[in-house]
Amino acid sequence: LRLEVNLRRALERGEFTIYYQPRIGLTGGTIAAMEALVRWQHPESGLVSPAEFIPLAEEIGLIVPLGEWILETACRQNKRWQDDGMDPFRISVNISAVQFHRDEFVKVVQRALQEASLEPQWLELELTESIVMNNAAKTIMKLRELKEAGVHISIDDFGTGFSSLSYLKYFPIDTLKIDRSFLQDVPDSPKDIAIIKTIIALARRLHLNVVAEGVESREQFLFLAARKCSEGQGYFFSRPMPASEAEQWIRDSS
Ligand code: G
Ligand code: G
Ligand code: MN
Ligand code: NA
Repeated sequence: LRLEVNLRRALERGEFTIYYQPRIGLTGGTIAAMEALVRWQHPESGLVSPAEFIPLAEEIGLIVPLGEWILETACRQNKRWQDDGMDPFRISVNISAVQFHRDEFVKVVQRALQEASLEPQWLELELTESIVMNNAAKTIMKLRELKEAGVHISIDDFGTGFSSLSYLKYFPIDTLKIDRSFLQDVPDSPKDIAIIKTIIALARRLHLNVVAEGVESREQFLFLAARKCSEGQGYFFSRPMPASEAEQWIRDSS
């Protein structure tokens, strides 16, 4: 209960902050995107992981204003980086199911873009398989509206949801983000290697961009580059960082 009370106040008290983690093009080494990852800077407990507070925020409905704040802040940050003269990259934002399924979701996304003066092509929404599988008729309409608005759509944690592959055929998706559990035991696990190769081939055949998550070692990076995986993300490149550190990281790596 205490956590709930504190969480409700955290937004008005300005205790949330966004960390950014780069996503790297594996052939050119360029920054393909930055993923926005929210953190709660609790006055006593320090930095709290979203794995702990997002489920509670969903339960108490706080995810709606919090999700809007995250979208707006991430869009504004990306616009600021562009205005500072950096080579443009996309900002990708995780969307919770509760947020996505609200009637006004598309409007909320458009408003965040307008308020930041960010062109829609520089925003990517990370949706899980369970989101796109749920209530399919309404979902496909919403995805089409977002696509028409010019926003990119990726499937986060790909391969771990209870999903059929048919949504890849019907839904306007741009990118698959291979869940990091498949990369964890590479190059030691032949089964995981087979799964990753197959997802990369599937993405190529469907003309989708493909990102490997959880790249932690040089070996994993080389494995992915040799298999022509388009992009990678993980501690091998960088941990998620506060905006100021991310900015320095971008400058140092370009
Ligand atoms: O960054 P970290 O490993 O702590 O994130 C833990 C989990 O919280 C991940 O599943 C991630 O997708 C989720 N998460 C991080 N930031 C956000 C956010 O801004 N919105 C939502 N809905 N989930 C987030
Ligand atoms: O569910 P989602 O894919 O959005 O979650 C991203 C989470 O993965 C973030 O919490 C981020 O901190 C974490 N993460 C990013 N890179 C790595 C990595 O290389 N290894 C591990 N174990 N976690 C990572
Ligand atoms: Mn994600
Ligand atoms: Na993921």
